[in-house]
Amino acid sequence: SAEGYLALSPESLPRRLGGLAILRERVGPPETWQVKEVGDGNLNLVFIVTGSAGQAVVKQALPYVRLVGESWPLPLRRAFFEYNALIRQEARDPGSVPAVWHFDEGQAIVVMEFLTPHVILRQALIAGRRVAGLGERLGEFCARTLFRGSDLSMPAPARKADLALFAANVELCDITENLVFSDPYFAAPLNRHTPGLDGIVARLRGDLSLKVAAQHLKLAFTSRAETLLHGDLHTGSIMVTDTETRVIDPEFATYGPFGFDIGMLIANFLMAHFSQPGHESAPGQRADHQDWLLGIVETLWQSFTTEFSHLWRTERRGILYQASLYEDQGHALAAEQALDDLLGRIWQDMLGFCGIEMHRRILGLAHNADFERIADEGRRAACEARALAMGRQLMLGAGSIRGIGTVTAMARRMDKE
Ligand code: SR1
Ligand code: MG
Repeated sequence: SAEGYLALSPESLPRRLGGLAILRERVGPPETWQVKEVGDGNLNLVFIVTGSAGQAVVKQALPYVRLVGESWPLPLRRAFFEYNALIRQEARDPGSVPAVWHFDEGQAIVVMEFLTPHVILRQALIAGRRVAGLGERLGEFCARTLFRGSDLSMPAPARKADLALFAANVELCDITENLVFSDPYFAAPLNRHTPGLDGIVARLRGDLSLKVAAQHLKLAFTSRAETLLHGDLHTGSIMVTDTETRVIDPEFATYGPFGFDIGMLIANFLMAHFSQPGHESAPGQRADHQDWLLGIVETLWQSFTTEFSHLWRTERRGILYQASLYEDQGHALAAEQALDDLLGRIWQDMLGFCGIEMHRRILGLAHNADFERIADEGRRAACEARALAMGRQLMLGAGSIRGIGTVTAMARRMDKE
């Protein structure tokens, strides 16, 4: 690990960070602090600091992958990318992320606002809770951050500088490149899956068209630096109350295709939908919750396209699809045509990324709690099998699926099969 870096502990944290003016002001004197390590993600340490004046979150990168251990080293500089992504997301969609109070590059520490009474969205969805405005807000977040992080909006020199800055997030991209796009489709050493899926997994891994589709998606991810992505936008990267939505954890930020974040996100709502029959709830309640989840998928996509179109019409100042090209000679309608074309491309990419995210969470290393919490392996395998089948249809049918209603209808149909 980097020279001078030392991992924090609940005991050492007040001594090491007690001198920070911002923490003294917002949390209180360090003598009053109580510190709890609450990190349940795959990579980092996360502490909640509670003092006489308030609370804060202290997030610190470890020099290795927490989920696997010291055998898998991972650079500390991911905290630098997380910090840089957070401040850009806040500028592009104010109020969408926790406020950053302090950043220490050498110690890989980001000190942030403590969101309360927020909980991780994934846990809320498993428990059958609803969040008002969720789909609208997430659609806006994707539209604003993706539009404003691209050549549609940014001055070319600033955008190129950001492209270079985030291009150095090599190791986290490498995780995505392997764990998302390749490992699910062969017997990679760290893969695991529910035993009852052996036959389905063998068939998927023997499916040449699927492997080719996965590699096309990988090429899109590695080569099409269209905009600054969150890079790991799943329901574990979102915190909610009954009425508020915030996005966290953008350490995988990199330039990539417009459709990547929104595809991953929709995949996670679809997996929440498919996992519902495995959780304890009365059948009527479950059906209501599943309807609500699919409603979120529809609203999310509609909100994304509405906000993206609004930004296109009102804020298009970058070097792409220059507004001035369309303003003379009565070509205003052509700008709408260009918008439709671009949204069509994003739609198609989104479907592919959505399908592959569903596969990698069931076949690869990093599973999600929606399915993992289903203790009965037979029930879990049945839920996962439906998600795998849908993922395959999305990846192979991306070019011919029309409209988000078709996607939710497919999810409803497959849930009954
Ligand atoms: C080894 S890291 C595994 C996964 O956790 C992160 O949240 C990303 O989703 C990554 O793919
Ligand atoms: Mg994360």
